[in-house]
Amino acid sequence: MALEDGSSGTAKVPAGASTGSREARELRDGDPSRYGGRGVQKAVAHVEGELARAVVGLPAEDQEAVDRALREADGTRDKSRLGANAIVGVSLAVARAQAASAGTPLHRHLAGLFARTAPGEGAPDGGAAGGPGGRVRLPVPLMNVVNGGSHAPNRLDFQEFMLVPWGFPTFAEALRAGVEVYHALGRLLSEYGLAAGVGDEGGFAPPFSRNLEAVEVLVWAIERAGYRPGDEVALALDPAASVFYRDGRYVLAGEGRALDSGELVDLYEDWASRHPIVSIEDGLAEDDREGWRELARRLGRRLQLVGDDLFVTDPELVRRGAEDGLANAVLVKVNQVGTLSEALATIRTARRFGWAAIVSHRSGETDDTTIADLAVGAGCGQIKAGAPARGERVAKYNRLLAIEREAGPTAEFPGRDAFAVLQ
Ligand code: 2PG
Ligand code: MG
Repeated sequence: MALEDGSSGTAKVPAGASTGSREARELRDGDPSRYGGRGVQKAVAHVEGELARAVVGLPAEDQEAVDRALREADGTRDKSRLGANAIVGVSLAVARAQAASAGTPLHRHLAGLFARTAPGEGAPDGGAAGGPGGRVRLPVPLMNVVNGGSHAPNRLDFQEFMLVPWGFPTFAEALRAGVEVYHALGRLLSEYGLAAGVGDEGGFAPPFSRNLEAVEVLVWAIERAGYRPGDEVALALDPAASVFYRDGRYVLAGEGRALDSGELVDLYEDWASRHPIVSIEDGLAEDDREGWRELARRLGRRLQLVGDDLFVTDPELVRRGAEDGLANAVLVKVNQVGTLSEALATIRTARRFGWAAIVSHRSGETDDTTIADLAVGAGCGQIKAGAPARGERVAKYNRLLAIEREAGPTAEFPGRDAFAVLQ
């Protein structure tokens, strides 16, 4: 993407393995002779053709106008005609080009866009973030260090077991704790003959069959690394329950049992009472709204309950979910909705309801680091970027380290304060 003044920006687009059914649609070629049908020549042609024609000549500083033009060029609700993968690439490249043109770090440019899309509510800290002299709010990393579900070839039904290093004064120290626990975990698994490589997000993929084993070994690894479970390093889960929901029951194939919603909520309640679990994402399936309501009623005051497949970063679905009392936080993946402006609107909607918004990578990632800047720019306070392994995950952490360093004394790390529901 090039601007008239010669500035340019590029973006690389991720893809998910466990996608929500209401996500914006990515366009793949479907030609089995190229990349097993997963090629993107059509999407690329749309970037260079219809989408380019839609945005050339627009002012790059007006991201909303750019994103509107992209949506109108596509013309479908789910962006399936030109492809959400094509559209989101253009949307993000425009933001990057504009930041370059203004000579502004991307997170500051995004903070400005966020403040503009959230009139009256402001960016974090009363609208100061991202502004001149504003605070720069780093996110608590939710580090997925044991992979299961559709992200690993093991028998774990639950997809993600995450470390939440929150009891530290800076992002750098939190990251260090997460890295040390990750390596302590690797050593523990080796000692027990359970080391089995890593999954899609860089977390270990041990041959556990009981989901609780993963939780227990994480607590053990936190202690082995010399940290206090809960106070310093807590835990988060993303069961990605839509994947194992069949005919109204949650089929835990690895454990040889199937539970109804109430029983699965019992399980979460029991685990959270015995282990330092502070956040559960997609604990129930996207179509089990009644189950979500029960989950929120029973656990919504003491756990962060995050909708991913449930809301697919759609501001309207978040609004309805908040009014129905389904959750208290939303996962934000720009490619799930297809444009930067819509993702910012989702974060704004979450904030309006007092919800947390967690910016997230996809299981299929690139080395693009935009999500690090987005988490900071919108002051989200939490990010999901995988284990501290595999370059495409580490790239996000390195970017956050650089942002924190550049911000100097204006940087702040919210720790536990980032979890609205736990205050
Ligand atoms: C999730 C994501 C990222 P995927 O479920 O939260 O961790 O996975 O990209 O496969 O949807
Ligand atoms: Mg998820």
